[in-house]
Amino acid sequence: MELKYPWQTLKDYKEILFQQYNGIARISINRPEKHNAFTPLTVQEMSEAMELARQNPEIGVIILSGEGGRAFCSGGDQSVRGHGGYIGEDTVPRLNVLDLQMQIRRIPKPVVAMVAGWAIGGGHVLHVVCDLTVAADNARFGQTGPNVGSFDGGFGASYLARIVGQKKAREIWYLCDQYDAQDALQMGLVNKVVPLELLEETTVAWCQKILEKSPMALRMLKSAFNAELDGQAGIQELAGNATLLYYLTEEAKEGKNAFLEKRKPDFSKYPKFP
Ligand code: S0N
Repeated sequence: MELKYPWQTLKDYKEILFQQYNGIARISINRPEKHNAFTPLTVQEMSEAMELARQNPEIGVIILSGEGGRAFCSGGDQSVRGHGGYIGEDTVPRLNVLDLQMQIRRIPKPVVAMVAGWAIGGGHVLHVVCDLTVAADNARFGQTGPNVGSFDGGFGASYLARIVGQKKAREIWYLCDQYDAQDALQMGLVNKVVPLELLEETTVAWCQKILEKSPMALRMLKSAFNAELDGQAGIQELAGNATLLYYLTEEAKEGKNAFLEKRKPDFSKYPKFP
Protein backbone atom coordinates (compact mmCIF):
# COMPACT_ATOMS: atom_id res chain seq x y z
CA MET A 1 0.00 0.00 0.00
CA GLU A 2 1.61 3.23 -1.20
CA LEU A 3 1.42 6.08 1.30
CA LYS A 4 0.25 9.46 0.01
CA TYR A 5 1.61 11.76 2.69
CA PRO A 6 5.29 12.76 3.15
CA TRP A 7 5.93 10.85 6.38
CA GLN A 8 9.35 11.60 7.88
CA THR A 9 11.34 9.00 9.76
CA LEU A 10 11.75 9.84 13.45
CA LYS A 11 14.03 6.90 14.21
CA ASP A 12 15.23 3.84 12.29
CA TYR A 13 14.25 0.43 13.64
CA LYS A 14 14.63 -3.15 12.41
CA GLU A 15 11.04 -4.41 12.61
CA ILE A 16 8.90 -1.28 12.67
CA LEU A 17 8.66 2.12 11.00
CA PHE A 18 8.44 5.19 13.23
CA GLN A 19 7.45 8.30 11.35
CA GLN A 20 5.72 11.63 11.74
CA TYR A 21 3.63 13.96 9.65
CA ASN A 22 2.04 17.22 10.82
CA GLY A 23 1.86 16.34 14.53
CA ILE A 24 0.88 12.71 13.90
CA ALA A 25 3.26 9.85 14.76
CA ARG A 26 2.94 6.57 12.88
CA ILE A 27 4.19 3.33 14.40
CA SER A 28 3.92 0.58 11.83
CA ILE A 29 4.91 -3.08 12.08
CA ASN A 30 7.22 -3.83 9.14
CA ARG A 31 7.12 -7.61 8.74
CA PRO A 32 4.65 -7.95 5.85
CA GLU A 33 6.06 -11.36 4.86
CA LYS A 34 4.66 -12.69 8.17
CA HIS A 35 1.45 -10.65 8.04
CA ASN A 36 3.14 -8.35 10.58
CA ALA A 37 3.35 -10.96 13.34
CA PHE A 38 5.30 -9.55 16.26
CA THR A 39 8.46 -10.84 17.91
CA PRO A 40 9.81 -9.61 21.27
CA LEU A 41 11.98 -7.18 19.29
CA THR A 42 8.99 -5.81 17.32
CA VAL A 43 7.20 -5.15 20.60
CA GLN A 44 10.29 -3.66 22.24
CA GLU A 45 10.71 -1.28 19.31
CA MET A 46 7.01 -0.34 19.32
CA SER A 47 7.21 0.29 23.02
CA GLU A 48 10.21 2.59 22.68
CA ALA A 49 8.58 4.46 19.77
CA MET A 50 5.38 4.86 21.81
CA GLU A 51 7.38 6.39 24.68
CA LEU A 52 9.22 8.72 22.28
CA ALA A 53 5.86 9.79 20.81
CA ARG A 54 4.56 10.40 24.33
CA GLN A 55 7.51 12.59 25.26
CA ASN A 56 7.52 14.53 21.96
CA PRO A 57 5.57 17.79 22.45
CA GLU A 58 5.08 18.09 18.68
CA ILE A 59 3.06 14.85 18.60
CA GLY A 60 -0.64 14.94 19.53
CA VAL A 61 -1.93 11.66 18.16
CA ILE A 62 -0.46 8.28 17.22
CA ILE A 63 -1.43 5.94 14.40
CA LEU A 64 -0.74 2.22 14.79
CA SER A 65 -0.56 0.29 11.52
CA GLY A 66 1.07 -2.56 9.63
CA GLU A 67 3.04 -2.40 6.39
CA GLY A 68 2.00 -3.99 3.12
CA GLY A 69 -1.78 -3.45 2.99
CA ARG A 70 -2.53 -7.16 3.65
CA ALA A 71 -2.26 -7.22 7.43
CA PHE A 72 -2.41 -4.90 10.40
CA CYS A 73 -0.94 -7.60 12.65
CA SER A 74 -1.35 -11.37 12.91
CA GLY A 75 -0.36 -11.57 16.57
CA GLY A 76 2.62 -13.22 18.17
CA ASP A 77 5.10 -14.78 15.71
CA GLN A 78 4.43 -18.49 16.22
CA SER A 79 7.84 -19.43 14.82
CA VAL A 80 9.57 -17.85 17.84
CA ARG A 81 7.03 -18.92 20.43
CA GLY A 82 8.87 -21.07 22.95
CA HIS A 83 8.50 -22.40 26.44
CA GLY A 84 6.73 -19.58 28.36
CA GLY A 85 6.64 -16.82 25.78
CA TYR A 86 8.13 -15.47 22.58
CA ILE A 87 11.87 -15.83 22.32
CA GLY A 88 14.22 -13.12 21.07
CA GLU A 89 17.96 -13.04 20.44
CA ASP A 90 18.68 -13.11 24.17
CA THR A 91 16.87 -16.52 24.33
CA VAL A 92 14.58 -15.24 27.12
CA PRO A 93 10.84 -16.03 26.66
CA ARG A 94 8.65 -12.92 26.91
CA LEU A 95 5.01 -11.83 26.71
CA ASN A 96 5.99 -8.20 26.39
CA VAL A 97 3.00 -7.32 24.20
CA LEU A 98 1.00 -7.10 27.44
CA ASP A 99 3.15 -4.14 28.52
CA LEU A 100 2.61 -2.52 25.13
CA GLN A 101 -1.16 -2.88 25.54
CA MET A 102 -0.95 -1.02 28.87
CA GLN A 103 1.21 1.66 27.27
CA ILE A 104 -1.32 2.24 24.46
CA ARG A 105 -4.07 2.49 27.04
CA ARG A 106 -2.23 4.92 29.31
CA ILE A 107 -0.47 7.24 26.88
CA PRO A 108 -2.32 10.56 27.31
CA LYS A 109 -2.67 11.07 23.56
CA PRO A 110 -5.24 9.32 21.36
CA VAL A 111 -4.00 6.20 19.55
CA VAL A 112 -5.77 5.33 16.30
CA ALA A 113 -5.50 1.85 14.75
CA MET A 114 -5.35 2.04 10.95
CA VAL A 115 -6.31 -1.48 9.92
CA ALA A 116 -5.76 -2.92 6.46
CA GLY A 117 -6.08 -6.70 6.09
CA TRP A 118 -5.72 -9.10 8.99
CA ALA A 119 -6.10 -8.05 12.62
CA ILE A 120 -5.88 -11.47 14.20
CA GLY A 121 -4.92 -12.95 17.58
CA GLY A 122 -2.64 -10.64 19.54
CA GLY A 123 -2.88 -8.29 16.55
CA HIS A 124 -6.61 -8.07 17.05
CA VAL A 125 -6.08 -7.21 20.71
CA LEU A 126 -3.72 -4.40 19.70
CA HIS A 127 -6.44 -2.68 17.67
CA VAL A 128 -8.98 -3.35 20.44
CA VAL A 129 -6.91 -1.41 22.99
CA CYS A 130 -6.45 1.57 20.64
CA ASP A 131 -8.79 4.53 21.24
CA LEU A 132 -10.25 4.40 17.73
CA THR A 133 -10.07 2.05 14.74
CA VAL A 134 -10.37 3.06 11.10
CA ALA A 135 -10.60 -0.05 8.91
CA ALA A 136 -10.12 -0.64 5.21
CA ASP A 137 -12.75 -2.68 3.38
CA ASN A 138 -10.25 -5.57 3.15
CA ALA A 139 -9.85 -5.77 6.94
CA ARG A 140 -10.57 -9.08 8.68
CA PHE A 141 -10.82 -9.49 12.41
CA GLY A 142 -10.74 -12.40 14.82
CA GLN A 143 -9.12 -14.33 17.63
CA THR A 144 -7.27 -17.60 17.11
CA GLY A 145 -6.12 -18.43 20.65
CA PRO A 146 -8.10 -21.62 21.27
CA ASN A 147 -6.94 -22.91 17.86
CA VAL A 148 -3.26 -22.27 18.42
CA GLY A 149 -2.91 -22.92 22.15
CA SER A 150 -3.09 -19.37 23.41
CA PHE A 151 -5.50 -16.84 24.91
CA ASP A 152 -5.59 -13.25 26.12
CA GLY A 153 -7.79 -13.09 29.21
CA GLY A 154 -6.88 -9.45 29.89
CA PHE A 155 -7.98 -6.55 27.69
CA GLY A 156 -8.34 -9.07 24.87
CA ALA A 157 -11.32 -10.62 26.66
CA SER A 158 -12.72 -8.16 29.21
CA TYR A 159 -12.27 -4.93 27.27
CA LEU A 160 -13.43 -6.65 24.09
CA ALA A 161 -16.60 -7.64 25.97
CA ARG A 162 -17.11 -4.00 27.02
CA ILE A 163 -16.97 -3.02 23.35
CA VAL A 164 -19.04 -5.73 21.65
CA GLY A 165 -20.93 -7.20 24.62
CA GLN A 166 -20.43 -10.45 26.52
CA LYS A 167 -22.22 -12.78 24.11
CA LYS A 168 -20.37 -11.51 21.04
CA ALA A 169 -16.99 -11.51 22.81
CA ARG A 170 -17.51 -15.12 23.87
CA GLU A 171 -18.52 -16.02 20.31
CA ILE A 172 -15.36 -14.37 18.95
CA TRP A 173 -13.13 -16.36 21.31
CA TYR A 174 -15.00 -19.69 21.44
CA LEU A 175 -15.60 -20.07 17.68
CA CYS A 176 -12.48 -18.29 16.35
CA ASP A 177 -14.46 -17.12 13.31
CA GLN A 178 -13.25 -14.30 11.11
CA TYR A 179 -15.29 -11.13 10.63
CA ASP A 180 -15.13 -8.69 7.76
CA ALA A 181 -15.00 -4.92 8.09
CA GLN A 182 -18.77 -4.48 7.80
CA ASP A 183 -19.36 -7.13 10.52
CA ALA A 184 -16.87 -5.26 12.70
CA LEU A 185 -18.61 -1.93 12.09
CA GLN A 186 -21.96 -3.45 12.93
CA MET A 187 -20.74 -4.78 16.27
CA GLY A 188 -19.04 -1.47 17.22
CA LEU A 189 -15.58 -3.01 16.99
CA VAL A 190 -14.37 -0.32 14.55
CA ASN A 191 -15.34 3.31 14.09
CA LYS A 192 -15.30 3.59 10.31
CA VAL A 193 -14.82 1.50 7.18
CA VAL A 194 -13.39 2.98 3.99
CA PRO A 195 -12.01 1.62 0.71
CA LEU A 196 -8.38 0.55 1.11
CA GLU A 197 -7.17 3.37 -1.15
CA LEU A 198 -8.77 5.94 1.20
CA LEU A 199 -7.51 4.39 4.45
CA GLU A 200 -4.48 6.62 5.03
CA GLU A 201 -6.30 9.77 3.90
CA THR A 202 -9.29 9.13 6.16
CA THR A 203 -7.17 8.17 9.17
CA VAL A 204 -5.00 11.27 8.76
CA ALA A 205 -8.13 13.44 8.40
CA TRP A 206 -9.51 11.98 11.65
CA CYS A 207 -6.16 12.63 13.36
CA GLN A 208 -6.10 16.20 12.08
CA LYS A 209 -9.59 16.77 13.48
CA ILE A 210 -8.37 15.43 16.83
CA LEU A 211 -5.32 17.71 16.68
CA GLU A 212 -7.61 20.76 16.42
CA LYS A 213 -9.13 19.89 19.80
CA SER A 214 -7.95 20.88 23.28
CA PRO A 215 -5.10 18.49 24.24
CA MET A 216 -5.96 18.80 27.94
CA ALA A 217 -9.62 17.96 27.31
CA LEU A 218 -8.55 14.90 25.26
CA ARG A 219 -6.12 13.85 27.98
CA MET A 220 -8.80 14.13 30.67
CA LEU A 221 -11.33 12.26 28.54
CA LYS A 222 -8.97 9.38 27.78
CA SER A 223 -8.17 8.90 31.45
CA ALA A 224 -11.85 9.27 32.37
CA PHE A 225 -12.87 6.55 29.90
CA ASN A 226 -10.13 4.33 31.36
CA ALA A 227 -10.96 5.15 35.00
CA GLU A 228 -14.44 3.74 34.74
CA LEU A 229 -12.98 0.35 33.81
CA ASP A 230 -9.52 0.23 35.35
CA GLY A 231 -10.29 0.40 39.08
CA GLN A 232 -7.57 1.84 41.32
CA ALA A 233 -5.11 2.13 38.41
CA GLY A 234 -7.71 4.05 36.40
CA ILE A 235 -8.39 6.42 39.29
CA GLN A 236 -4.64 6.94 39.68
CA GLU A 237 -4.37 7.94 36.01
CA LEU A 238 -7.34 10.33 36.16
CA ALA A 239 -6.20 11.74 39.51
CA GLY A 240 -2.69 12.30 38.11
CA ASN A 241 -4.24 14.52 35.48
CA ALA A 242 -6.22 16.37 38.15
CA THR A 243 -2.91 16.99 39.96
CA LEU A 244 -1.38 18.26 36.73
CA LEU A 245 -4.25 20.74 36.36
CA TYR A 246 -4.01 21.77 40.03
CA TYR A 247 -0.27 22.46 39.64
CA LEU A 248 -1.20 24.95 36.93
CA THR A 249 -3.25 27.06 39.37
CA GLU A 250 -2.07 30.07 41.40
CA GLU A 251 -3.63 28.42 44.44
CA ALA A 252 -1.30 25.42 44.23
CA LYS A 253 1.69 27.65 43.45
CA GLU A 254 0.98 29.65 46.65
CA GLY A 255 1.54 26.44 48.65
CA LYS A 256 4.88 25.74 46.97
CA ASN A 257 6.04 29.38 47.15
CA ALA A 258 5.17 29.66 50.85
CA PHE A 259 7.24 26.54 51.59
CA LEU A 260 10.24 27.86 49.66
CA GLU A 261 9.90 31.34 51.22
CA LYS A 262 9.58 29.78 54.71
CA ARG A 263 6.25 31.49 55.43
CA LYS A 264 2.72 30.42 56.21
CA PRO A 265 0.69 29.90 53.00
CA ASP A 266 -2.17 32.33 52.41
CA PHE A 267 -4.98 30.52 50.64
CA SER A 268 -7.62 33.05 51.81
CA LYS A 269 -8.10 34.73 48.42
CA TYR A 270 -8.84 31.51 46.54
CA PRO A 271 -12.52 30.76 45.92
CA LYS A 272 -14.40 28.10 47.79
CA PHE A 273 -16.56 27.03 44.88
CA PRO A 274 -20.07 25.81 45.73
C1 S0N B 1 -3.84 -14.39 9.50
C2 S0N B 1 -4.11 -15.65 8.69
C3 S0N B 1 -5.57 -16.11 8.91
C4 S0N B 1 -3.90 -15.30 7.21
O1 S0N B 1 -4.04 -16.43 6.38
P1 S0N B 1 -3.46 -16.39 4.88
O2 S0N B 1 -3.94 -15.16 4.18
O3 S0N B 1 -3.81 -17.72 4.27
O4 S0N B 1 -1.87 -16.20 5.00
P2 S0N B 1 -0.79 -17.27 5.48
O5 S0N B 1 -0.27 -17.98 4.29
O6 S0N B 1 -1.30 -18.09 6.59
O7 S0N B 1 0.32 -16.28 6.08
C5 S0N B 1 1.29 -15.63 5.25
C6 S0N B 1 2.63 -15.85 5.87
O8 S0N B 1 2.65 -15.25 7.14
C7 S0N B 1 2.98 -16.20 8.14
N1 S0N B 1 2.26 -15.88 9.38
C8 S0N B 1 1.03 -15.41 9.51
N2 S0N B 1 0.71 -15.23 10.78
C9 S0N B 1 1.78 -15.61 11.50
C10 S0N B 1 2.07 -15.62 12.90
N3 S0N B 1 1.19 -15.20 13.82
N4 S0N B 1 3.28 -16.08 13.26
C11 S0N B 1 4.18 -16.47 12.36
N5 S0N B 1 3.96 -16.45 11.02
C12 S0N B 1 2.78 -16.03 10.61
C13 S0N B 1 2.52 -17.52 7.54
O9 S0N B 1 3.18 -18.59 8.15
C14 S0N B 1 2.90 -17.32 6.09
O10 S0N B 1 4.29 -17.49 5.93
P3 S0N B 1 4.86 -18.61 4.89
O11 S0N B 1 4.31 -18.19 3.56
O12 S0N B 1 6.32 -18.47 5.01
O13 S0N B 1 4.32 -19.90 5.38
C15 S0N B 1 -3.15 -16.79 9.07
O14 S0N B 1 -1.86 -16.42 8.66
C16 S0N B 1 -3.14 -17.10 10.51
O15 S0N B 1 -4.07 -17.71 11.03
N6 S0N B 1 -2.06 -16.70 11.18
C17 S0N B 1 -1.82 -17.07 12.57
C18 S0N B 1 -2.61 -16.15 13.48
C19 S0N B 1 -2.31 -16.53 14.90
O16 S0N B 1 -2.66 -17.62 15.33
N7 S0N B 1 -1.65 -15.65 15.66
C20 S0N B 1 -1.20 -15.91 17.00
C21 S0N B 1 -2.34 -15.77 18.00
N8 S0N B 1 -1.82 -15.66 19.32
C22 S0N B 1 -1.26 -14.54 19.69
O17 S0N B 1 -1.19 -13.55 19.01
C23 S0N B 1 -0.77 -14.55 21.07
C24 S0N B 1 -1.52 -13.56 21.88
C25 S0N B 1 -0.58 -12.83 22.71
O18 S0N B 1 0.30 -12.26 22.18
C26 S0N B 1 -0.74 -12.92 24.15
C27 S0N B 1 -1.75 -12.25 24.78
C28 S0N B 1 -1.95 -12.39 26.14
C29 S0N B 1 -1.14 -13.20 26.86
C30 S0N B 1 -0.11 -13.83 26.21
C31 S0N B 1 0.11 -13.67 24.86
C32 S0N B 1 1.20 -14.28 24.17
O19 S0N B 1 2.13 -13.54 23.81
O20 S0N B 1 1.10 -15.49 23.90
